[in-house]
Amino acid sequence: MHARRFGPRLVLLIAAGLAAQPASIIAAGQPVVPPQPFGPIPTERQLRWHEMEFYGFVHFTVNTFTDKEWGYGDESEAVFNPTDFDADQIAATAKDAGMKGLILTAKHHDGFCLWPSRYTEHSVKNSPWKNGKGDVVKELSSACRRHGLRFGIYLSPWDRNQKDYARPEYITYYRNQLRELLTQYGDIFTVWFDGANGGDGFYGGARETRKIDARTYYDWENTRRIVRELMPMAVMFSDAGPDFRWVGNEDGIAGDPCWATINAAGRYPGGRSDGLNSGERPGMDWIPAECDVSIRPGWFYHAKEDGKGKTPAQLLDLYYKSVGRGACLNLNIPPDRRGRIHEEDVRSLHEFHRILQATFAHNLAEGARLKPSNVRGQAKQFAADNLLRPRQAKYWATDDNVTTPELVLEFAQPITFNVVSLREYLPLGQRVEGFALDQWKDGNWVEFSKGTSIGNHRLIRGDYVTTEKLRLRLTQAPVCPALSEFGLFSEPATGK
Ligand code: FUL
Repeated sequence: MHARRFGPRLVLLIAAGLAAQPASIIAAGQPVVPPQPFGPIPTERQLRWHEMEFYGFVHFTVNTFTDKEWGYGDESEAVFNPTDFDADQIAATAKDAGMKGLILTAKHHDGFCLWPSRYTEHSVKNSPWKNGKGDVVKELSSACRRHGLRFGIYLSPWDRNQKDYARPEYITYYRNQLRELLTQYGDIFTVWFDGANGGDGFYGGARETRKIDARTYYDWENTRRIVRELMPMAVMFSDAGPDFRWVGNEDGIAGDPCWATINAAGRYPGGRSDGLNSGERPGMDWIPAECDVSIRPGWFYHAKEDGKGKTPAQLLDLYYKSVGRGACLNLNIPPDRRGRIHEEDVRSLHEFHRILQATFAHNLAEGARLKPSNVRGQAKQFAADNLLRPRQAKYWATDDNVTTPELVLEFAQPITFNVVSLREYLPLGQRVEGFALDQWKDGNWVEFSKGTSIGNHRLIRGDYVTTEKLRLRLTQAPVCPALSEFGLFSEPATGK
């Protein structure tokens, strides 16, 4: 996560030094060296997370039954009683929507635990559901595995039920629960640390307001250590990382640009939120953004919000403004009082995914002749056709001194598309700072789109373009680019 010992400036100097050497040094039949990484680069666990791109939140607890968004912490365990809890229906819905994982609110701010924690009586074990023998965390984590989804947990740091909240004892309680969740439910891909903190609550009957210093109270460093120790590949979320960051709003919309980097120094969960939406460049730390948003107006299910969920077209728009700007999309799908995803949401998710699949089924760029202005050392290893075989750890790269190359695509017949897909090869860092796209029209190049950041994924969705020749120009980069994907897609007309 942290910038390597050699910061971006030094990498720049090295690149400039290489560029100053005569071309013959590189051309002497020796193997062509890959580009040096630029700036901070992702860890292995972050790369795995980037690949997921789209997963879901499951907000479910006493609030589902009391019709609240934030429980006070005095809810009776008796209210938690789903009539037809179906973890397989929830996981199948997520899978059908194209999600790669689900994150469950194992404990929200009200403190009610969806698993029978040893450390509190305020849990499913004292609810009427399955006569106190139920365990939502267990059922949903197993269902996720059955459906090929990864499973993650949300464990609210703020706990309005706990008598010790705001005292040091609570930190031990919190960590004990974290250990339970990280040791009893198989692989956990993420731990989501919410930044909402402190305020009024039940607190074991005290019914008062308790304030904490979000910067120091939780001693995050040692809590994070527990996650690293028990689940080394899990990525941790908070406003400030360490592995991925909040995007700064709950609308699901990333900034444009949305850099994967930020300067983490001085940031902490619940701290300042400036810069989170767009990231920071130059940035010393690789902490990419996650867009969290609910399919419904609230995070929890409320019958009065039936009919107010997002339509397939709205979900598509969110997808392009999150995943399409290099972030991950975490879309909340809240189970209803039965313990199932409501039919309306199921329908909307299904249609959304059907359109996405139809859109990305066929990359029209595959039929093109690719003419790059430069290929690194003229080596096959860095050839432009690597762009058509995404996700194979291959990329198109140029010589170190060529930072603004072009790529022309020529087609035998005119093609029609409205979505362009670009990816950078992330192990080498985020390198591109500007790009433009031109179509060939009446004997001239005409620009139809331009942008800044690419990163993990850049999806440009616009009007339909029909052309027999297309040009990608990389217009700004401090070092030679390393791109791993170029795609042209046509969205079915119903999707717009
Ligand atoms: C916020 C919480 O206060 C909301 O209830 C919800 O869980 C959202 C994802 O995070 O900080």
